[in-house]
Amino acid sequence: MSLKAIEHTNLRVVHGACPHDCPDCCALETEVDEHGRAVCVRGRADHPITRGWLCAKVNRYLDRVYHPERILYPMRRVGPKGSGEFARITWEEAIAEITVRWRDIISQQGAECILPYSYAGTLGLVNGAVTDSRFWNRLGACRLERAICGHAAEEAVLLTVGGRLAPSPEMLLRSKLVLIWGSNPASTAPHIMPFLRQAQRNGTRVVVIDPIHTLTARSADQHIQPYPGTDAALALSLMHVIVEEGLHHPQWIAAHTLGWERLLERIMKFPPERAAQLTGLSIETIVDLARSYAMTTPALLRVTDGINRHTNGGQTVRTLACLPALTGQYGLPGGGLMYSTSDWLKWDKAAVAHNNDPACPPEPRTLNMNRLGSILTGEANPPITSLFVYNANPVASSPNAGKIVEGLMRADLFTVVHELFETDTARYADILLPATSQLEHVDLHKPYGHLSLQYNMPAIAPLGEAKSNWDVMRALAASMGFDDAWLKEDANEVIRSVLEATAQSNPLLAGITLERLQVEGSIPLTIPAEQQVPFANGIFHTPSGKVEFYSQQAAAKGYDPVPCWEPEVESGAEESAQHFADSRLPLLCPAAHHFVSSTFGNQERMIAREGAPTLRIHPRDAESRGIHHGQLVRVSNERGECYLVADVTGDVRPGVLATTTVWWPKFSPDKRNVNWTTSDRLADFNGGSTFYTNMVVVEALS
Ligand SMILES: Nc1nc2c(c(=O)[nH]1)N[C@H]1C(S)=C(S)[C@@H](COP(=O)(O)OP(=O)(O)OC[C@H]3O[C@@H](n4cnc5c(=O)[nH]c(N)nc54)[C@H](O)[C@@H]3O)O[C@H]1N2
Ligand SMILES: Nc1nc2c(c(=O)[nH]1)N[C@H]1C(S)=C(S)[C@@H](COP(=O)(O)OP(=O)(O)OC[C@H]3O[C@@H](n4cnc5c(=O)[nH]c(N)nc54)[C@H](O)[C@@H]3O)O[C@H]1N2
Ligand code: SF4
Ligand SMILES: [Mo]
Repeated sequence: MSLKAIEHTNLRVVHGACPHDCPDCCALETEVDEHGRAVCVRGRADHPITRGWLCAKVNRYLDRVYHPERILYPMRRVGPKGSGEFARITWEEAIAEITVRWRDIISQQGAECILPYSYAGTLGLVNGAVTDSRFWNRLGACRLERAICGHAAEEAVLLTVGGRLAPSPEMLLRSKLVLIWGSNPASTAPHIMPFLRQAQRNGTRVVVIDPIHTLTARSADQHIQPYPGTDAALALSLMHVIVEEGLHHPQWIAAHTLGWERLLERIMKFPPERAAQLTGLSIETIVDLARSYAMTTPALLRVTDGINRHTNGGQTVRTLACLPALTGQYGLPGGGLMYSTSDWLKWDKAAVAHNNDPACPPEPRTLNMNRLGSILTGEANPPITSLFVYNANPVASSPNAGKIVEGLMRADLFTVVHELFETDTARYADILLPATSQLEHVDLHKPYGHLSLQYNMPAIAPLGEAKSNWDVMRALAASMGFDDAWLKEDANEVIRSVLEATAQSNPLLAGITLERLQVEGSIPLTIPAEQQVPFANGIFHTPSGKVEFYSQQAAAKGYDPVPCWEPEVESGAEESAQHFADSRLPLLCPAAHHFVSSTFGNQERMIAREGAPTLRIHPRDAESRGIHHGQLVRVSNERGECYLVADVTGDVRPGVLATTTVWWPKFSPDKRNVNWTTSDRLADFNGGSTFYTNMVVVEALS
């Protein structure tokens, strides 16, 4: 036997799931040696979407798991806040100190003064959704509006078609035209790219609509670069051309939509001449796009959350979601809207959260996570006096970060951070707790980009004294004296209880049990053939059962009930693209290829591949500011500033700037990142974030 074969006989293979905020939700396979050490993480070859490969980030997962800077023990702050000076303590001491401080806060100010702050460190059912709710509901802690990512888009899609019911990525192969609108899957959902390539080889046209010449745009058949925040005007104008040229589908519209007359009035306000002014595109480009979209069936529109991070992001996505209805694309295999698959299966809320359990205090206030800096510096009344951060790195990833740091410096704020690494946020902790990585805990993952469940079996023992999120919740619950059985369940019991409760109302879980998941690792949802194409039966999940061009629900929320274009709040309202030539320019800061938000931003290999926090600027704008390629520049506005490295490039059009995120402030040139400039203003819909509505001044640093 060869040496290689002998080595292999000693390796154990463990099924897992990628925990990161990525629609692909890859099925992992980890090889573990006889000493209990993971030696290889790879994508499962037999998974329909993962298909045997992982992205550039998770391919190097062991660099993360065994990184020398993992936090391994609980620690207490011993230096000034933010100094990063900590001393090791035991778990018993840590839990006892938190309990004492919280009991004090609860008796004097109320539990609503304790704010748990979390987002997408892991998307696991146990260490995400259940951790986010059960213990905090029982405690009566302040609720968190988790609105940092796709909140506006989600509401837009729900108001229009009633559910986030994207088709599975395989359906791309059935499309003749794919419009990728404000989405960069080559970086953010890489496993759809092979499907897209295969479709292209079969003759499908791919058109990317993005102000930046992204990695996705490079392999598209056409790239259209509108000014940011003008997409709703573009979409209404496409509809204008479609209607004027009689390319719409009146019978389908009559049968399956509500409010066509109202939408038509709106459409008529957006002739291509006007849209050309607003978007900076030629009339010809708009007319051609309208014709090819309307005359190609099936046509699929891919929209993700990037485009919703504007002050007008909700109405933008709502307008886009109406477009497929004009030509009857909804319900066709390979047609319609590909946003998210999240609503095919929704976990039973009571089983996840136990929010209505009699032991829970009445529902307290809810604060919007996008406002964290303001919340900590005076907006919250009564003030927040304790913050518990897990699954999140707000100093790096949340908007208006300068204000967040100001809040975290408050002497009267008791901050606990549960993390794998000493992030910029962790440095402000009073108590710092070590978290397990995905190879060290149990979880179950439901994707938002495809349709199979992934179970995550721990491959290795926790490093040091690391504990999973849920185990910390259980320890805190016990220490607070909560005796409820649902706060004692272990991770597998949690999964079983949620699966069983959900299966009672959702037939897609038929036959899917914890035991099967543990053995098979990945199981597709049980979707009958006739239900594979969303809305194939012509029924939408809105109150009217139709695509709602006019939405009474939107009106009730105070939104324009008919899709519309509004100028972005910071760009000035005039009807021309002229303001893009002003001294202040819009700065987009979308996802980096080698990070997931700030996750991976401390891994040497990923930093090296990503290069530097650059500012992409068009040669014309660079020249007028005396900026040279490779030079350090300052971007600033009334919120703050940061330094970036100029990348003078035609990848952005004149008048538009771009950087990629999220770089760790501590590894950035001036220890700040772009989020010192981004706004904590809320979007038009649902309290969403507005990272990409961000006007800045750029200056060369001499
Ligand atoms: N590698 C990697 N993958 C990730 C992430 C990551 O950070 N890195 N993040 C994960 C998360 S949290 C999310 S939410 C998803 C996001 O997935 P995506 O939505 O694909 O990602 P973004 O990069 O935020 O935005 C996509 C594109 O929208 C464009 N865009 C921004 N504003 C406008 C506009 O006004 N009009 C138009 N037409 N386009 C616009 C940006 O230029 C960008 O190229 O990705 C997930 N996957
Ligand atoms: N400028 C700019 N900022 C952005 C965006 C942008 O496009 N531009 N995108 C925004 C978007 S879409 C999103 S979704 C947010 C994401 O914002 P966050 O959810 O804050 O994401 P990260 O910055 O990746 O921080 C996640 C942290 O969780 C930790 N973690 C991972 N697993 C675990 C675990 O099991 N337990 C615990 N306790 N911790 C864990 C990781 O180490 C990491 O530090 O960022 C937003 N920020
Ligand atoms: S980050 Fe996305 S593409 Fe990469 S392994 Fe995880 S799920 Fe797959
Ligand atoms: Mo996100």
